Amino acid sequence: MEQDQVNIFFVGTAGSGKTALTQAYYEWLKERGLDVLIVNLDPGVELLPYAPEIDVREWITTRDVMEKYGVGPNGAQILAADLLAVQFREIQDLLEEQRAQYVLFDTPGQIELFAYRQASKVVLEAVGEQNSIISFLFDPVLSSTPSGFVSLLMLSASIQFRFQTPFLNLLSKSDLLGEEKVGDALDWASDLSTLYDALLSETHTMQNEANIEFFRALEGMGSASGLTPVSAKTYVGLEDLYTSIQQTFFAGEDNMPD
Ligand SMILES: Nc1nc2c(ncn2[C@@H]2O[C@H](COP(=O)(O)OP(=O)(O)OP(=O)(O)O)[C@@H](O)[C@H]2O)c(=O)[nH]1
Ligand SMILES: [Mg+2]
Repeated sequence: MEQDQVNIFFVGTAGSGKTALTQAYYEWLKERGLDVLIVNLDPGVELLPYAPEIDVREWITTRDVMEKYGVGPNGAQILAADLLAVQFREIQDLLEEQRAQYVLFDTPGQIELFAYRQASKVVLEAVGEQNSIISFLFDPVLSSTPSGFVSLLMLSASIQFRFQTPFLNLLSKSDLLGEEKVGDALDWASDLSTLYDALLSETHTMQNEANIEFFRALEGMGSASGLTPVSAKTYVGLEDLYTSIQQTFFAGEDNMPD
């Protein structure tokens, strides 16, 4: 794959806003005259708000897998992901034919498929880990409490641990959070001691003690990858996302046509 193609993977817990952000970012890039296409990697999605140039459902759908193999919805998701890994060569051929400067990948709702199973590794290696970036979406509700925020940091860290790609943390649907909540989350991400203090003042239960231990391990790993508030609704942060991508892959140059 050509060096100047950047693959952007939107990853996050179920309902965190991956699909909406994929669409919004596609529109944002298009409006600026940039060359972009979408790959839908979610075999279980019924309705998409965009028309993907490449759609995994042309090969595999969760529904077909359920019928063909007699498995339930969760088993079917896993099987579909494994089947996708086997068939990715065909998708890759299509990508090579169509090519675009920015390729957006919308991933399945079940984050463990991306985070822990082999299929995502196969996909990333096929398109090139060095020219790919993972955007991990922080769910706004989980990001509103210190313990929820720590859980997301842990999840983000466990994905970073698996892949050799550049990585960005995004605070999704930031339009739903007030200014104060966004400010808290940004403080927590940029200075882990503020998160530690907030965690201590949250209810003092055993669960909370466990969170604090988790947090210490996380601090040791030093895996906080910043946090950028974004919104698919208001387009807040999409320019920041673009800037981060340009800094990572194009030495900060602007690729927008004049
Ligand atoms: N207000 C607001 N709502 C959003 C935003 N992004 C997504 N939503 C809403 O959140 C819900 C889930 O969004 P999706 O984009 O489908 O989330 P997803 O992560 O793709 O969901 P799954 O693929 O099912 O895991 C939908 O009702 C969206 O309309 C946003 O930036 N602002
Ligand atoms: Mg989705």
